[in-house]
Amino acid sequence: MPTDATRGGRGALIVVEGLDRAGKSSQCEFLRNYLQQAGHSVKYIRFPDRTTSIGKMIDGYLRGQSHIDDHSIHLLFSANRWEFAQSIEADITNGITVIIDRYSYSGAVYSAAKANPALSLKWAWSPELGLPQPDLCLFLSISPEEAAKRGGFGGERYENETMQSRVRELFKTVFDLQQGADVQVIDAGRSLDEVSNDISKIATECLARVGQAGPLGKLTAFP
Ligand code: Z5A
Ligand code: MG
Repeated sequence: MPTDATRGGRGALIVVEGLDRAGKSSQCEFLRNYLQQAGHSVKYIRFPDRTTSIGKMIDGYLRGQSHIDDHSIHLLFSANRWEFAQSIEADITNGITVIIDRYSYSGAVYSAAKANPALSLKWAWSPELGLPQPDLCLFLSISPEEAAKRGGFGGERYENETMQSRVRELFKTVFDLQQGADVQVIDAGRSLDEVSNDISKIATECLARVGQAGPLGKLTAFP
């Protein structure tokens, strides 16, 4: 299949963010299939990637099988992204569009939501500096009531009301502070098809824009 590079352009970096059960993974899979059918080369990755050595430590922590200090686990989540940074950049240069399920935004807000006075949002953002800058961030917005209809909280760490409501507020803050990515808020409380329709339109516009754009950027510090 011809890549976007053989047509003269780079791939796009598209991130999907949101709270628990907002439908991120469902929509990432939909978008991968949709863009592939439209003739693009696409990869879908998700963070945390629990397959690497670092990812296995994160997995044990999320399942409550190990205790890790707040700063240390935060840096492991970030290190997990850095493990993939070079390959993401290479794919984008080679005309492959990369869709990422949770990224640095989740990284900063979930750690800051612990309300550890020694772990501010600004501190939490700092290890992300220099990672590939998304061209587009699709934020799937869902109310706690709609999310609850999709099943109760699972057994993993962070899956409780207090964390989720702090996370919701912190996502707003981080998107206000973070400049560069085109952040699009999508009402994810609707049907799968309604959400997918919006996502496919926005992503298609992004790919058209990126074809004319310069190289991929890097995440920068808060102002
Ligand atoms: N975390 C962190 O602390 N630091 C970091 O740097 C990163 C993450 C990257 C695990 O994340 C935890 O790691 C997470 C943040 C933290 N903690 N929390 N909370 P994860 O990505 O592995 O897991 P998750 O995203 O929280 O959960 P999820 O279950 O994968 O949610 P989702 O992907 O958004 O939803 P889904 O799997 O697509 O859909 C959930 C269900 O709803 C499923 O039954 C669907 O069929 C259904 N669904 C989806 N869309 C709809 C619509 N539109 N209508 C009706 N039903 C729907
Ligand atoms: Mg998911």
